[in-house]
This record gives sequence, structure tokens and C-alpha cells, in this order.
Amino acid sequence: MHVVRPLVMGILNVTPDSFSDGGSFTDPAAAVAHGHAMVAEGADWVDVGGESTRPGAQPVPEDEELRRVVPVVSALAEAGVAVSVDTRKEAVARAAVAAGAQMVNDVSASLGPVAAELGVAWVAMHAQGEPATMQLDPRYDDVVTEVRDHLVARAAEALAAGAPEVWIDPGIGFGKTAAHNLTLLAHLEALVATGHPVLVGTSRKAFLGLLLGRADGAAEPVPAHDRLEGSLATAAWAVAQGARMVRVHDVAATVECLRALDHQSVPEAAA
Ligand code: PMM
Repeated sequence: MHVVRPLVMGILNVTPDSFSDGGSFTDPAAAVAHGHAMVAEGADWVDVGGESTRPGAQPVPEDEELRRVVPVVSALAEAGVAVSVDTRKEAVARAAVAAGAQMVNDVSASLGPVAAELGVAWVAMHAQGEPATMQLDPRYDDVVTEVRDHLVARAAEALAAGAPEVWIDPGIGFGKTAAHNLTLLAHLEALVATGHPVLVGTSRKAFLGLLLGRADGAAEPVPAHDRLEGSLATAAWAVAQGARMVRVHDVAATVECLRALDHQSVPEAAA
């Protein structure tokens, strides 16, 4: 069991179409309020995203993504919240950092040099293909090795360019079948062993719907809003394997769940 307290990144999608919370926070005031609520529940980071990357999603024009993201980043950062920006676009990363974001969460793993230049932390996430088509026929010879080698190469480039902090993330659900996701989770130690801090995002994802639906004997996958148990189980699993941060929708429940794993918090008398 790891002794470093795991960090929790709360998801704030300011999009009309994200798979789980799309449309809930398109109003900037509602988005900012939700960001503060997640901090009150124990989020260490609030991850603001203006482009849905759910399977089948179409790209969002740059000006629209900027319009969605920048006011929310700015309001939260001004209030002292640690904000990351979830984007694949250099211009959005730059504008969000200018507005106060301290981390670029990059599902394309391509913005390392930009994060280095801006002097902010960077998350390199693995994806195979583009969101519009990535779930059609994902294939790997060895998913764990391919994901790890790709992330290690991107991380090395960013660190060589001077990035102050680089995280790696297996990109659960990004060009991966349920079996690929489970294999990556089962072998997270391969990512942890690279020495880079590992971030994992399983929250409410489709593979959990399949697993939970199958367990119930139901023909249909369990819907996104009903995947809390799977989200918590996989967050706990990831942390127990050495992940240093989990990216989640349900911050309060996740913080409670991870607290139960933290043997350092057990009072002496009860230990
Ligand atoms: N998943 C989504 C979006 N951004 N970023 C990282 N680093 N890791 C993830 O797993 C990840 C991400 C898609 O989920 P969402 O629609 O709930 O934001």
C-alpha cells in the first residue's frame, strides 16, 4: 500500500454533450459553483474541459472551446482553486494557463512542449485514434507495453523540454475495448514502475456499464449515472496499485472511499 495520500481530480465538463455530465454545466455560474462544491468535498484539482472526447464525439471549434473554458478557469483560479485544463488544443492550453490554470490535461499527449514553455504541469494521456472513431476497432499486440512505451517517450520529451511535472495516464476508454481497459488496470504496476506519477480516470466509463450490467444479468449496460460502485472500486484499485491521482465525477464518495484505504489515518488505539 502506498503511503503518499492520493490526489483527487474533480471533473468539470463545460460541454453540452459529455457522456455523463454533458449539459449540466454549460452556464458558467453553475460550472464555477460546481467547481467550488467539488473542492469543498475534497478535490485537490478541478479539471475544466470544453470539448467532449466521448466515443463518437465530433471536434469542437477552437473559438467555441475558448468561450466555454476560459471564464470558468479564470473564476476558479482567481478564487484560489488548483485548476487543470482538459484540452487537446495549444491555443486553449495557452489561454487557460494565462487565465490561471496550473496544469494541462492532454488526452492527445501532444502538448508537452507547450506545457514546458508555459512552466506548468502536464498530463500525458494515451489514446489510440480520434474520439470520433476510436472505439470502432481498437487493436493492440500488447496493450500494456504499447501504452507504457508511448507514454514514457512523450514524458521524456516533455521533461527534456523543461516541463516541471509530468503525469502519465493509460487513457481508459480511449481506443480500448473493455478487455483492454481491464488489462491496463490489472497491470498498472507497469506504469507505476516507470517512476512517473500515474493518473487514472475510470469514473462512470462505458466498460463499467458493461461489467455492472453483466453482473446483474441484464441485457443492457448500466447507464452512466448508475456506475458509482464500479467507479469507486476501480479508483480504489488504481490507488492500491500505486496511482497517485484519480479523475472522478463523484468527489465526496471517492474521497471517503480512499480515506478507508489510508492506513496512516487509522487511530493508534484502533490499529
Ligand atoms: N477521460 C475523459 C476526459 N479526459 N483526461 C484524463 N487525463 N484521463 C481520462 O481518463 C480522461 C480525461 C473522458 O471522460 P469525461 O467525459 O467524463 O470527461
